[in-house]
Amino acid sequence: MSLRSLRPELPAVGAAPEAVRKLARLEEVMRTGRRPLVLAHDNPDPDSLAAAAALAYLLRRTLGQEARVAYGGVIGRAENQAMVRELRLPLVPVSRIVFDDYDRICLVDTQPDSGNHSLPPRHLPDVVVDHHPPQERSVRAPFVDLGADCGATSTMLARYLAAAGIEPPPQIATALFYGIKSDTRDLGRQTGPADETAYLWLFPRVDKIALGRIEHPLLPAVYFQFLHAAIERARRHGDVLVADLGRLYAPDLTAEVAEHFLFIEGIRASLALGSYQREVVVSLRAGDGSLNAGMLAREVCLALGGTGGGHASMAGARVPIPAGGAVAADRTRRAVARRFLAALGVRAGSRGRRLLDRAARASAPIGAHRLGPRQRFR
Ligand SMILES: [Mn+2]
Repeated sequence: MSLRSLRPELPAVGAAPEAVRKLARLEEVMRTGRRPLVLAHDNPDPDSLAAAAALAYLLRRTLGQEARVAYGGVIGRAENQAMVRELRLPLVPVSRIVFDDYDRICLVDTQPDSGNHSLPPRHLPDVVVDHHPPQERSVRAPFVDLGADCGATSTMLARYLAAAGIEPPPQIATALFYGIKSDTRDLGRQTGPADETAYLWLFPRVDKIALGRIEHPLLPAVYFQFLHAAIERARRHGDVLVADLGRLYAPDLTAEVAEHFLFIEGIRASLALGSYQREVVVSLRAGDGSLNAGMLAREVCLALGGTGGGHASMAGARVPIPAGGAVAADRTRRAVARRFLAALGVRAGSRGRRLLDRAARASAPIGAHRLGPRQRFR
């Protein structure tokens, strides 16, 4: 039997008539524009950055347009900073953007009502490309592609490029590949065949050295202090873990912490929150199908005057902090945590217990009780 028969041909990533039709429609909406802007969501993650850069690249190759790529908030995580640096992604902070200067606005990896981007409400985008569940006002944009079958917006951009017959350069291919990889946690979460196809299409085009530098960046010492504090502060309430991180040095750190603590055995939901400037930033991760993190985050934060949403297994939210300095910030964080705990079914007044058990830590080598006699440390 030949190897070929064991490994079926990959379906061509962009060959679906659907993708070709969408691309034609996108070009139709954009064609008469002179100054396009592509906007990622605030505190952008790799998927958002990659999809924004790839859309600008697509517009240049298909329509000869020079689109600006902008983002709100900050790029805080070391991996995301490395991605921008290694791939030289041409991004500008939204503070340098005058929205009225642009005659076409494209939102990627977010939607008008998602509450996590910096497009002023009086502007309605011309293009919305996103893989999150549809929100009300999105349908009013002239071009809307909500890729329900995609675990990453990067997958959708890979499809457009392939449909346009465009060979992505290593910069764009690597960005999209990492976007898919990180949003789907290595194709292991909230993912499907569309992501796999795009991933395999991109793989030979990826700059592996650059990817290695992005995935394993040098980390600032403050990161380890932060991680230490996160572990010290984490509390378990049954199968729900909550880490109130206090003041954050970068707003995208809650996602990383919530993600980490979901790996703890017996944890069904992991919540991390902290304050950054005038907002409480929240990330929620769900480990099984028993709860919908996106819906829960949305409901809880709307009730608190904030915004939230996301997928069933991963969600984010933001709640404004009223005037009153650090005291108000602490109070708001506690209120947010309380509301989430209630929504997650934890009884009111539960104090929880520390993740770190001091007594156990003092008496035995770390993890020794988990090893069999032959594996025991010498
Ligand atoms: Mn995404």
